[in-house]
Amino acid sequence: AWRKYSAKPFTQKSEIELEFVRHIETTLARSLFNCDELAAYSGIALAFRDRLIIEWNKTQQRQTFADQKRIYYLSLEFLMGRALDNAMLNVGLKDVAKEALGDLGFRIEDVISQEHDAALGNGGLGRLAACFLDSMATLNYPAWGYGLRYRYGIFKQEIVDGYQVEIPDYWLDFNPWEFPRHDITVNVQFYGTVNKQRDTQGRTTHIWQGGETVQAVAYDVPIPGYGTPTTNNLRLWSSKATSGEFNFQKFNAGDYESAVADEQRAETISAVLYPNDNLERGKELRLKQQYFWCAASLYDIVRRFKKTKRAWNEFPDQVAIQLNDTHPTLAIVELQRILVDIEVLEWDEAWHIVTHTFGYTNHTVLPEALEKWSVPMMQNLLPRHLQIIYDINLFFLQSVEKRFPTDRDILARVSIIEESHPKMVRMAYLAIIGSQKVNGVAELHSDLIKTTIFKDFVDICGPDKFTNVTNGITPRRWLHQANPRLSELIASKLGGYGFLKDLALLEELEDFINDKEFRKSWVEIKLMNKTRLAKHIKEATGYQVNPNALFDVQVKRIHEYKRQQLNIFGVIHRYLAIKAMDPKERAKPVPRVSIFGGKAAPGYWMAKTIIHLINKVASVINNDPDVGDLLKVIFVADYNVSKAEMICPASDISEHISTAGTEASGTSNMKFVLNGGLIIGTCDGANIEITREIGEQNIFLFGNLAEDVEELRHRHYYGDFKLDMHLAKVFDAIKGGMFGPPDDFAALLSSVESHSDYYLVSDDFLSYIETQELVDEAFRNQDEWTDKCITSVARMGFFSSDRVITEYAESIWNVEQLDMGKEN
Ligand code: 26Q
Repeated sequence: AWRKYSAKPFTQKSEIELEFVRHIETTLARSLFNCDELAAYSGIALAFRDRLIIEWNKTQQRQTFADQKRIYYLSLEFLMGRALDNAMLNVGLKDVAKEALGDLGFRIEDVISQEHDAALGNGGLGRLAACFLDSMATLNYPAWGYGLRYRYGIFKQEIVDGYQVEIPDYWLDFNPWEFPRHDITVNVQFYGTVNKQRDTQGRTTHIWQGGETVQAVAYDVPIPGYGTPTTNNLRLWSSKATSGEFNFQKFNAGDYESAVADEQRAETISAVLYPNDNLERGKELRLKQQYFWCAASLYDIVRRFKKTKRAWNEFPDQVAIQLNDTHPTLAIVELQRILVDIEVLEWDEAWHIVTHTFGYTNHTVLPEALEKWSVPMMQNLLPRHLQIIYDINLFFLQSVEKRFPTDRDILARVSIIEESHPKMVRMAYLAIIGSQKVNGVAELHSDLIKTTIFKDFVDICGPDKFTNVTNGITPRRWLHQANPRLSELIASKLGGYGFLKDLALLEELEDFINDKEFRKSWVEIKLMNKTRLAKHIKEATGYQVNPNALFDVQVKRIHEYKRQQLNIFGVIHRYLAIKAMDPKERAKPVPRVSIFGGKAAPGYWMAKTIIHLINKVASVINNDPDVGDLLKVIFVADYNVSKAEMICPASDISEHISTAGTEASGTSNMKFVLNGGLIIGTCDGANIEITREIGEQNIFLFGNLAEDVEELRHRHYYGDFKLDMHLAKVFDAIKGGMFGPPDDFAALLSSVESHSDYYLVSDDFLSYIETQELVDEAFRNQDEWTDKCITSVARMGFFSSDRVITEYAESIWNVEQLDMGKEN
């Protein structure tokens, strides 16, 4: 009888309008007469939210009923960006919404841009998690994301006098996309002591007592798939003081201040996202965040499993947990603790379950990014977990010793505990030992982890434990949403939008490479996208850039290994060359706009210096009348997901120029090529596979290879280093004060000149500037350039995150898509 009352999703313009008005007038209690764009955003978002909720509930019912194995994706970062545009496109109603909003006097773009980005992540790793959620829903996998509901996401970046300034990102003011579940809570324990006890069967059990308890409250975010009713769940945990006797006692005892302080301390756990990208700093609060989130998530997963009344040995047939880097490694220890201490399974049986449940994805080989936690800190915060880690280590080392009795150092090398002062827990080793599979994120990277940082573990665990799953991106957000005109053009040629669900279909585009109309539209769309970016640049910086110039873009977190310094030194080199030209010659070079964007971790001084240099160079070059349109330098402040959606479609060339062997994969490289831009890059990360797919005639590769890096560094270290002569001229210009007080940049120059040039900026400089000249040459021939762009897009099918998720599902998780019957 209930069924006839259950809500039905709207499909018509008139229904959208009705819902829009209803939400503005009742949910938001606002008058239609003072409905501004922000209110319009709220109204339309709430209307679409209702629609998602209906499918979301049905999806959860369907998945419970199907009772299949589920995927749990544990990530401390989910860089979701905006939700409204995505929701409208996924249900196929953006056009209808556009008309409805039009009737009501709004432009849909203006309404969409009112939404605050959900920026719960730093960069690539967090955005990858978001793309994976999109693909898992689109492919109808029963999957949950688990993360933290930070009150402050990644900081907002402003540029003041050329310096980065960080502004807190308080994003929860009005967030219609999250649902508090005040009934879904987990108490999480910290500190305290462990006592041994004998149970009735005479076995020793461990009781973790005392310390403090913090409550985790679930906030759920619906994740709609594209063109499917499947709407999965992202569960984010928020921390709160437990409302137990503890506080009441304090209140009653008149200790009001300390009760409030306790409350604040509890809420601090989920207060802020750590803004480091590829750097580990061992702060206790970060460890607290990790355990808080792992404990709450594991409790939730186990609770769901127990509802099925299955035997424990079936746990790995019902549950696959993927660890996004080592940040959730404590989940391994927590599951072992639940099974042994609470469910009283035997150690070996429990460990068998654990090691068949987890998979670990590694995203870096940089030594400074490998997580380690001090033993004393862990002893204090998580005393029982440390015991379990020691036991895991003991059994592991015993097995290693048995198999490698003659290797005298191997135990020290592979021990989870590093024998330093203080001792450290090596989280990656724990993750490897506790997982069924370990994967890297691009072929080169997966090979590198096997031959360098995890070499011993390949010998010990066998090569089958280590595998590669090359990253990908969701074509829904990164083509259809970011570049609707290009998506539409492609659809018009391929007979519909099927490529958005099967990106390999793009290959049919090559058949149209000589289609004049098609090429004309292609070029027009690129120019439109560049014009849109130029407009933003004008508004944000005041600089006018010529949309017909070559747009050269490098947007990503600022890091020495990503080598924005190489790029800006190259820009200075170009500037010096222009200045040295006879004025009559100045008509010749290809006009270029060098566009940078990205945040520096607030404590990373060298990265901040690079930002400062870029801005100083920009103000000198952009104001130099000798240069005019030939060269402009732009720093786009506050690079984030929604800026990326505008920038990626607007590049002619983008830069992915990390020192070979340092960038695990990179994913923006894929976004730019998919949007019809070419790339200049090193043989690193996924650049290598992109080259293999699109053909080496369609990419500009330069620089030393990963295999040569070690020897070059070694040579520098022993004094065999000579600054490249072109780079020397660039340095002279900086030292001469061309871009302001040279002292400002002394540390940056000396990291190259006198501190062994760890990232090989000088070694790669000549190759870089020569390759940039080849880019100029190629761009002069617009027809050939367009050939390259179209061919590249046509060959990008491999880099869909749908392919990636299918590989994980088949080779790591062993999960099946839900059968959607006729519905899909
Ligand atoms: C660790 C400990 C304490 C505080 C912060 C961190 C931390 C936070 C974020 C460490 C690393 C990260 C992020 C890493 C990251 O984004 N890696 C990127 O992952 C992408 C997706 O696989 C790859 O494409 C990039 O190559 C890789 O750099």
